[in-house]
Amino acid sequence: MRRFSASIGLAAFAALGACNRHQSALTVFGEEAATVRHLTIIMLVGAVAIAAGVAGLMIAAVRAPEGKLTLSGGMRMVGWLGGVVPVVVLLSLLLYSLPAMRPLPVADSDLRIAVEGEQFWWAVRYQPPGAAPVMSANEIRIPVGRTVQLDLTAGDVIHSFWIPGLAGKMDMIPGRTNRLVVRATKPGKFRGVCTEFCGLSHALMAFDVVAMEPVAFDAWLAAERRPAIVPPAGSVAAAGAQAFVADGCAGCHAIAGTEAVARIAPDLTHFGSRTSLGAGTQPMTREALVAFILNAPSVKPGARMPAYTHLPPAEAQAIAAYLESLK
Ligand code: HEC
Ligand SMILES: [Cu+2]
Repeated sequence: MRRFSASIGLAAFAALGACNRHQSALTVFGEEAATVRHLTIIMLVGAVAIAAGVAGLMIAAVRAPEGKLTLSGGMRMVGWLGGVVPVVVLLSLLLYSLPAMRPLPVADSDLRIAVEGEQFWWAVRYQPPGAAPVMSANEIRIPVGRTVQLDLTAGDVIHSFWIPGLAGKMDMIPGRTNRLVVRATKPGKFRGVCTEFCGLSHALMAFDVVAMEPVAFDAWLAAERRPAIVPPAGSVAAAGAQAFVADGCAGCHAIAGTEAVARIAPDLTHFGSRTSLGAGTQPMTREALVAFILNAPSVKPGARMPAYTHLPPAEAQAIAAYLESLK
């Protein structure tokens, strides 16, 4: 039995170690997540100590010589260990953790990012103070060391926004804006997910999170603000750009600088510079992109993009080439 539980413990440990480090509340890159991890460790150690104490008491009781245990002694112990100690422990935990519940303070000069949850993707709008907003989708970039306010809402049903390594969860509710204030502490590429069942492809609703050094972030945002590049005339990508409009893709998607201005699907202005496809669920490869364009609902059940199985393969390839060129 002992060997059995030891091997289960080892296996659990190995499994934890193999966990995705890009999407883990244990691999923290934000201040709030660090506080949460700290509290979790304190409670884990406390829980183990209490369980060990109870086990020790049990052993002592079993081994106690006959007549040594009395009813009044037992009741006294219940009073202390079942009443006084829990009140003290829980009260001090509460007092200790209260400061952690206070959100980080924000200033008017801080960057705000509005994120709207949709079935099954994320509309992202960067709102730097004093400048026009910048639209994006399915990827959130934040500057390390700077406070960022996330304004979270939903367009259709309730979603929940969670970047485990950065901060706690926050619901996204239609008609309401919930604020989450974050501050990244180190650069890197991480992942966020939707944690409220929102429809068929709920489990396929994720996004990339990139924490960047402030200077690199500013340069990236300036580039993101530029309209999409125009492919050279006569190229495959140029044919793809034409097909994009002719096939009706522009009826849902926006590509800044072109006649595609619709806002009911992910903004594709700089689609080629994103690192994943379909809200963090597909690799950004030509193969995956063509498959998505031809039949999005088969890749993501319930996705609100029609299937284009009637497109000639060369046309789907041309559109993919165009979208990939949108760096
Ligand atoms: C009826 C609206 C609609 C039309 C028309 C449409 N799409 Fe979409 N598209 C969507 C929606 C909604 C999503 C998000 C799907 C998801 O991830 O749940 C999407 C996602 C995408 C994505 C992935 C975006 C990302 O950030 O990962 C690409 C690429 C794309 N569409 C290309 C196209 C192309 C090319 C066409 C034309 C052949 C097209 N779409 C036509 C609604 C549409
Ligand atoms: Cu969702």
